[in-house]
Amino acid sequence: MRALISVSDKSGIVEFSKKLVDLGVEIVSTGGTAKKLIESGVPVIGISEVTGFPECLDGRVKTLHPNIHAGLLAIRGNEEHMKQIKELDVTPIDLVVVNLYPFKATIMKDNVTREDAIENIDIGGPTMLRSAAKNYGDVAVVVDPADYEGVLKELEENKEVSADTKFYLSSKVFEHTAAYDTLIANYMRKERKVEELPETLTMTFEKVQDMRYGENPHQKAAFYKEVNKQKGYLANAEQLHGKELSFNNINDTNGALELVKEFDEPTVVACKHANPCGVGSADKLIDAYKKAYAADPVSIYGGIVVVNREIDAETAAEINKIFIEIVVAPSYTEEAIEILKSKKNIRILKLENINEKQPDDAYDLKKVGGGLLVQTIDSKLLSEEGIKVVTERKPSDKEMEDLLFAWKIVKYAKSNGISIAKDKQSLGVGPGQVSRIWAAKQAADHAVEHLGKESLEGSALASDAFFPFADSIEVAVESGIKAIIQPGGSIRDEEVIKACNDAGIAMVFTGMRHFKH
Ligand code: 93A
Repeated sequence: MRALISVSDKSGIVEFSKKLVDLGVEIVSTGGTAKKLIESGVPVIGISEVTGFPECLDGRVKTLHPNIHAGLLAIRGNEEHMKQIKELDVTPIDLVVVNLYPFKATIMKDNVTREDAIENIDIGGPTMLRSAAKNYGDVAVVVDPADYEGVLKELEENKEVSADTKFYLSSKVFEHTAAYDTLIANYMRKERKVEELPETLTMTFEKVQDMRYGENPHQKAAFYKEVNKQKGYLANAEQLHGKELSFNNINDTNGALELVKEFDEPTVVACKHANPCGVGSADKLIDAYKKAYAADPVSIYGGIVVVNREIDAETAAEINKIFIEIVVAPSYTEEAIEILKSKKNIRILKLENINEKQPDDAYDLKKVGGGLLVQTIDSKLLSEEGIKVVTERKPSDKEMEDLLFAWKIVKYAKSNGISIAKDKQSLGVGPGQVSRIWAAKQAADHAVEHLGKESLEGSALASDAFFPFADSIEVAVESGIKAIIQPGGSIRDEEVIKACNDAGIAMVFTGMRHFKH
């Protein structure tokens, strides 16, 4: 039996090779791998002895040779194949152990040069892997060091690798080389800096964890992580305490996390089913939390709390007064973590780069039956022209602050969405409604229920898209709202503006819509 060993990740390779030699396997190997094996006392046939050709071009050509590939691709049960390789003096290779140049690790390095990235594109490795995997009936191919042990065991027990294992190893190879090439394709696409979406979309995602179930207990689920350098993503959060995150936990937390990134000052976002239910900003985190809590003390129960400052003991004690399912913060004081940990069921997550936003060209993906909708993320807040006052009355500075606060919240509420805010606190959110008037009514009712009717006096309302009719303005007038922010652009804008002018409401257009589904 002949094995070809050529690995960049050399972990475990010496032990594995020694055991192969003990089993009578003959080993052929390339430059660095051969050197390491020889130094460890493993007898090796150098690759050039087999190819009759020197390793050349800085190692770019090592194994790319018919003596190797005929030895991998010859079908052992095919007499003609066997006759041909005999005539050509080619020895069959039965076991291939290859892992590739570290392209991923290279592009993940800071300040990597294109030259360095390109040099780490492995050509000979994937070629061998593919030849061996195609001929899985006769060749066992190991791309993952985690499989060394199983393969050895089979060789020790049966002197061969079983057909099932060979097929499994082969499928693993194609998965691996496909992901490897996809990483290269993505890297190239980013380097070209083109804005058009690609003809075929290939992206590599790696499994972070399996989940007990999906959105519902009868659905299977796993969480996958994009391969990129971004740090502020939920997939990079470190869980410090509590049960494993569920599918819904991750989806819901992501909604709150994206919203908190919009704020610079200490801010707390509470959310339920991926919609914000309470948001507060203040000079101190504890006060921000109290505002977010007071905005809706009912929905926050069993909900998710995401904050953009270190959680101290005082805030932790406040959070602990009710059952919170997940808390996410950039850091925790030691005391705070002990306080929070006293509750068994809370999941505590730490995400250091919580303020880091996704780049503008990041993709947002939505799976639909038989297809995928792809768009760039909604990374902007206002149009380039900025805010335009359209009413007779101009909002005061204070009203403008409230309007922008409400605008950020409504951007992250499901459509149709309306949010109402005042004094850096959300008063009410009406997300995911089938009509805008319902969303407005719901946001106002939300405020009345939790903070009282008077809370709405002089407050600001935000609408994620334009008002098709003036009816939502009536809801605002009745509630005592004094300022409105919306994209504008409806054929009935004039009616809507008139309704505001009649009621003394100041309204601004953003020129930018924020639908979210
Ligand atoms: O530069 S290559 O694309 N050309 C080759 O012919 C070749 N053959 C094996 N890279 C090639 N390899 C890769 O070299 C293997 O996939 C492995 O990652 C690496 C091992 O090299 P060394 O044994 O010199 O450390």
